[in-house]
Amino acid sequence: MEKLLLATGMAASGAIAGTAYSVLDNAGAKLPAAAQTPEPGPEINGTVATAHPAALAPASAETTKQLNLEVLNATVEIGAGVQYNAWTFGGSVPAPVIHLRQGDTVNFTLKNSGTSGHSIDFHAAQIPWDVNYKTILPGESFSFKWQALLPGVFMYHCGTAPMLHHIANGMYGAIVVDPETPLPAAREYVLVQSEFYAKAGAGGTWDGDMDKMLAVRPDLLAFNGVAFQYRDNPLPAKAGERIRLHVVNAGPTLFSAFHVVGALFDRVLIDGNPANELRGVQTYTVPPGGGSTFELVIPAAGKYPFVTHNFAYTDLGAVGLFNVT
Ligand SMILES: [Cu+2]
Repeated sequence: MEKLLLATGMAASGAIAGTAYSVLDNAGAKLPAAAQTPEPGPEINGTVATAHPAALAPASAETTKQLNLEVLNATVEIGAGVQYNAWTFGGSVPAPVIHLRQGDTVNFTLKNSGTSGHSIDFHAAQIPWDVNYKTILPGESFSFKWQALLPGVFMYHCGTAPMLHHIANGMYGAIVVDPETPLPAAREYVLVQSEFYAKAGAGGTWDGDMDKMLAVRPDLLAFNGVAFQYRDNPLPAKAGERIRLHVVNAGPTLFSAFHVVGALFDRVLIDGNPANELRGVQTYTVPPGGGSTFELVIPAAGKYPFVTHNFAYTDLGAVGLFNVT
């Protein structure tokens, strides 16, 4: 798989010709046969027209932040032409990025406008599960307060059983907590990796397939909720500038081997905490339920794929591009 991916990269620049299949140039192609699950799943049809924004928006200045999230059932695009009946926080998959500064207090309200019980679990918080992460029924609201004491990049998700189903159905997002001492200026992106497990639903849409979830037979993988969206709509960057990637792996089950083809991370902050600094890293694991911050400076213009380097899954959609100019 890697060979194909890299070979096509060379073909695109004219180094070799006549390549066969690759995830990077096959917009509209079918998923590779080896990765097909036994039960028919959705097939990518065409390219993703508009990508979800990946740039990290600035944190607001208030040290006490009001945060309201509403549980909504929503049909969302998870790949070109693939509509999935998701459970969401706020109507999107992933849920909105929560950007805080270290020490901020969050006054939070969850409103359940869905059709079953749901809850929320903030990995950046240190509060009792039985008090704050309880399931609320449709029509109910629940409020609590927490403080972001540690800097980093964190997952948040629904914690209602079976969590496998609630997370796979779209109930997750990223929290970025800026450290007290700000990091150097950089172009910052947030990437949330996740898997989708689908069975045919009503009217050509797709529902979550618990059997596939339990067997870990995903149909699609995505960064920020849509397979291949940043292959079809590359993320811009400039040669020589510092790029900072806040990567969360929502899973629900697969590990991410996060890697940028043609580049090295000059530092990785494990869990996004500046105290946990690794230098000169090629690939770094982001476990399900984890996050890390990756920094790199790309010296030369060109296209640079970012992937999960476990290649049985990469071609299901966990690949995007940086377009460095
Ligand atoms: Cu839920």
